[in-house]
This record gives sequence, structure tokens and C-alpha cells, in this order.
Amino acid sequence: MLKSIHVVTLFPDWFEHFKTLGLTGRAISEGKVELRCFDPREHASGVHRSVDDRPYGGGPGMVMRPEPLALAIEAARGDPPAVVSALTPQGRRIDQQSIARLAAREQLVLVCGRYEGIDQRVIDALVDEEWSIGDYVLSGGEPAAAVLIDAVVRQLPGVLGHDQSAGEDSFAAGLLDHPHYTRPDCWRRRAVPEVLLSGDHDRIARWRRAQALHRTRRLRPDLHSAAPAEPMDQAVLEEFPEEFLPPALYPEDKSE
Ligand code: 4GX
Repeated sequence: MLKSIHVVTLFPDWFEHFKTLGLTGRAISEGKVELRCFDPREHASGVHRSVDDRPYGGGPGMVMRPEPLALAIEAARGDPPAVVSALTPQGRRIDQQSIARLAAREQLVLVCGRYEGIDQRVIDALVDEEWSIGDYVLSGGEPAAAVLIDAVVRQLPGVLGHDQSAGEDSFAAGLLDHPHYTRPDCWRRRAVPEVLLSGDHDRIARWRRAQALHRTRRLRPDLHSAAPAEPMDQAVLEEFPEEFLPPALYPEDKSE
């Protein structure tokens, strides 16, 4: 199970606020996981401590210089060396299954590139795997690392509240989540689905399963085909067929 996350970044400030916030912040302050940054600039020599240089072959932008980055990665991976992961657009797309596997490691070493990228020789020599958060271009790996860290930390035991667990996430079952509602039971003439007010917890669980199945089939047919079916699914879908109309509007506001 994950104990420490080491982030190699030219912008350790990026994580200063992040590591105090929300679920991740609480997990760190409670000592469930540790987050440390390793800044290549601290390994840069010369008066200017420069960490980037112009690309061989010309062209726009700058490339991260190999030596300061390599020294920071070596400090971050420790001895014996942990697996080193870089966030890059050419990496493997992260999904919930990869998050579960990453959360099962003792240590994550996340390399965030800036500028046009990293000298390829550093990737060849020191990076074991590359991960992407999606097909769009960021200006640095830091937001991608933050996405990965958020998703991984909420998998750790005791990080979610007592009555929640990451294993019960709809995504863990390969489906999108069901819709959620809170008070008031009528808001701007829109009612909460009556089943949720019934107090019948088995029926509510069946309704939620049906909504997750309907939503996933409609919005993400790719996920729907891959999701494992439950024995009850057919019965649940017959009990709660997809509704084409939104719940009836109340004639007038009961409350707000
Ligand atoms: N999912 N980027 C990394 C710089 C870079 C380029 C090449 C190493 C090699 C991204 C993404 C992403 C932009 C982060 C380029 N570093 N990362 N950065 N999409 O777009 O993860």
C-alpha cells in the first residue's frame, strides 16, 4: 500500500497549497501518505542554475537539461530505486484500474516535465513508464500529477469517510455514478425521485444500479460493454426502465 509520493518538479510551489487541501490534504496531515517534492533547480550548477536549454536541431521553446533533472530523479527514486513514472501526452491513458494498481505500490515517483519536454536520454535512462491524463496539451506535468495523486490517495484505506469506500465507487464497478439528490424534496418545481424518499433501501439500491446502467449505456457505451453484469441487472432494468421524461414538475413551489 502506498506510503510516499515523490514529485520531481521545477514548481514545488504548485504542490504547497494542493497538499493542504481536501481529502488529499487530510490524508497527508494524518500521516496516511507522504508527499515530497524534488526540484531539479537544487541540482543545477553555475551561477544561473539553469535547468533548460535550446533544442538541438533548432525550433521553438526550451528543453529540460538532462543532468539537473537526472539528479533530482535519482534523489526522488531512492535506493533501491522505486519505479519512476513521467506524466506525458505520449503515456498510457490513466483509468480507474491503473489508479488501483498505482495505489497498491509502496512509492510513486512522478516526474513533471516543463517547457517543450525532457531530453529523451533522461527518459531512456531513468523513466520506467509514462502516463497521460488525456489527449490535450498541458504546459507542464504538474496538473496531471495532481490528478493522479488525487485519484490514488482516495483509494487508500481510511481516507474516505466511514460509510464510504473507494471499492463501492460506481467506477470501481466499471459504470458511471447514479444521480444524487439532497433537500429540499422540491426545488424550483423539480421533485426528487419518489423512490429515494421511500426508505426502502433494497429498492433504492436497485434504482441506483438501474440509473448507473442507463446513464453508462447512453453516455459511455464503451464502458457499458466492458462492465461486468450483475445477476440482478435484467430484473432491475425491468423494474426501473429508462425514463425519457424528467420527473413531473410540481404545480407550484412547495418550498424554495
Ligand atoms: N497527460 N503534458 C508534460 C512536458 C513534457 C513533454 C514530453 C515530458 C515529455 C500531459 C498529459 C501533458 C504537456 C505534461 C507536456 N514532459 N501530461 N509536458 N496530457 O500534456 O500528462
